[in-house]
Amino acid sequence: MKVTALAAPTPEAVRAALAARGWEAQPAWFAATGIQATVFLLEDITEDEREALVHWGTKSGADVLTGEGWALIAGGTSRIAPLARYDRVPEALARLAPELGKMLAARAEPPRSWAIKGAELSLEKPVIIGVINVTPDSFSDGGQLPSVAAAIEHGRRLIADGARLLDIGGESTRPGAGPVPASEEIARIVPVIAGLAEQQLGPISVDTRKAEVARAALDAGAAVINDVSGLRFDPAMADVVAGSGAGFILMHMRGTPATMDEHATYAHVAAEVAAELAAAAGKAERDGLARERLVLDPGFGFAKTAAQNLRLLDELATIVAVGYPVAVGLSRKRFLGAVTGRPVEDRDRATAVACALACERGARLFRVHDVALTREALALASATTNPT
Ligand code: PMM
Repeated sequence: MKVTALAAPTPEAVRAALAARGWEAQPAWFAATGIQATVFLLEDITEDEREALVHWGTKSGADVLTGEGWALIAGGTSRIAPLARYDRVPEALARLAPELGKMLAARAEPPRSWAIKGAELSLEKPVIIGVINVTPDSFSDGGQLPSVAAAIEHGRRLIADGARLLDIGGESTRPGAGPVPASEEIARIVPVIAGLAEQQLGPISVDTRKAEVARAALDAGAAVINDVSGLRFDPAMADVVAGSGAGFILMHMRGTPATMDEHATYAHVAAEVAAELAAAAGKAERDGLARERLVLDPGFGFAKTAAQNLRLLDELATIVAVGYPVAVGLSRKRFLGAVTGRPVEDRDRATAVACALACERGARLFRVHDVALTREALALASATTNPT
């Protein structure tokens, strides 16, 4: 059975209304999350399960829509929650309880921090990840940082602007980009990591798909590995990261940067990306990466069309419901140009707005080139959705 939690609004308004009428903080929060509308899409269900769900829906007052092999259940969380309890769930639906229970628990208690090498990043406020591309051909700012000194200076500026993590990339992942040998990638990034670390600018993340590059980066002082292949490119990657105590950003992509455009085929993009990320995260944990070190990223622009990227942004709460902190890389991407008509060098305003929308839908980390502008947008988004 496959279960997907679909996007739903936040419980903040109800919590605030109860708090304003004298409720204590904790009961107000539990009641607000209890009556919050939830929608779960269940796939790969049997005919018996489908019948049991329809019957349960009539009794419980929740809405149940079904078709062959699937059902959509909707209602207040407190009405749906008994389905996640072994002692309350109808026997024919016992298979549903564990998966649903995990999703409801993750929604009630979202992760509040991220363990990276040597530090713990609080996620109470949005975390901006500033991009330092040291590739000659990256799609949005490639070629503008010709020397190690310029890259370090750029890092200093990003930190001053409000970045809480710096992401260094030595291999372009633009659509159709060719591979770079590990030795070349290491030669590009290690002097920059060492320079930043020496000047205590960081923490530092490295954008790489290769275990050998990750190992060199971690030795030079990196605290996070950002793998756009989601552990699918290099079988040795999980071991390198698991043994190091580094944080890990697991991004969704299909195919490789050279072939990904052919794989942009989804019937329901948010549900499929959520399922593929959940499976990859589960495998990462079995391979030794601790859950508290993992961040998921839906991979905007990677094996997705403009329309699919927009749908994914709208339904980002479905990715957040998988239960890990979510990072988004929206910065200057092509689909923002498709909507605004702006060329790549003029997409920072659209990036800032897109980040604010993603924040409202539950993303906690934002990988951007223009940190100052996005910081303002996120300060506003975060102040409205999370006023405490
Ligand atoms: N996008 C790019 C590169 N690395 N990493 C993560 N985690 N998420 C992204 O969306 C992402 C990434 C491509 O953009 P760039 O060429 O401007 O760095």
